[in-house]
Amino acid sequence: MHTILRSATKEVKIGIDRPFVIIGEKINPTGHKKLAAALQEGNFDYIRYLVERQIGWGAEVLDVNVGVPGLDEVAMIPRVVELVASISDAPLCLDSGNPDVLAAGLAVAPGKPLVNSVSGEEKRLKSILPIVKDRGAAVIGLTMDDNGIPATAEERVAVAAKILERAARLGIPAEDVIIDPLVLTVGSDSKAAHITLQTIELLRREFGVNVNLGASNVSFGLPDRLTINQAFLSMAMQAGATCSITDAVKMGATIKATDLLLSRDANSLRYLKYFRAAEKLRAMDVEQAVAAVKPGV
Ligand code: THG
Repeated sequence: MHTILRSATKEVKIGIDRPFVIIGEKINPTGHKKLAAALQEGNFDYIRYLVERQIGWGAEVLDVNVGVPGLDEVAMIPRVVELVASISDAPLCLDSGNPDVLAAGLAVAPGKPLVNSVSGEEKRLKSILPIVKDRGAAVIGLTMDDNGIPATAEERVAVAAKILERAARLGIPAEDVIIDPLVLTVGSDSKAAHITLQTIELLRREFGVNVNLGASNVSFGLPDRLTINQAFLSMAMQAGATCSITDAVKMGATIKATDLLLSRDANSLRYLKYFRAAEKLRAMDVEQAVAAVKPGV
């Protein structure tokens, strides 16, 4: 099963037989003061930088979230969507729980974007799925409902079944629904990662749908979060995850290595290409850091 996303000029195909797709997470002001300030000031240079950096490090789709407290998101999201679309050919993933914000973004997003997200909550199913259908978009379905995030894999799969069924009823096919099984931190529950991995396996076996993961929650509250996130994402890929809303700079190499180990990279071509590109990008970062501390000439 393939989920196809499009910008004005580029198509991205998500599927188990394809290289894993990175959805760049960085255009999201939650906990990111510099971006929150840039959005408030209408200073888009920093957003331009985030777009270019994520694309450079292998993001094929870009998440766009403009949720800053007090900011008029309905007015802001079309501006950011148009900016991002004007400087990159990556399809977009519009990230908001508010149907008015999603509709405003979808009205100007080119091609076939991804909506992030619906869940099994009745209010969301009713308000968000019709917008997705009207726009011919794809959608991420979170495995949580009015009772929160279920404790077991089977219950999370039941929420996924409900989302898929409600989408189908409106004429949204299963290939346009990417299920996100959610992960809680292993810091407070040692079974948290295992439950999510089990959910991914069941989702693949029962529905064959694409699976997204925002893997960074798994390490919350623990030291060296990056190592845990990398190990977990690699395991999630083996279990059947096909895309992730993640930090391309930090997770890209692990993802390319795991694609290689899962036989999705003939002759290591993509791994080698990524390695060479990353070397150049790192050298550029060093150059910039040196320039920043050098007195002006
Ligand atoms: N599933 C789906 N959508 C999601 C998530 C998910 N959207 C939001 C989130 N989880 C994924 N996105 C992010 C974006 C930014 C950061 C983490 C997850 C992040 N941001 C700061 C930064 O960029 O420096 C750091 C903020 C902090 O440390 O508090 O880390 O799971 N469908």
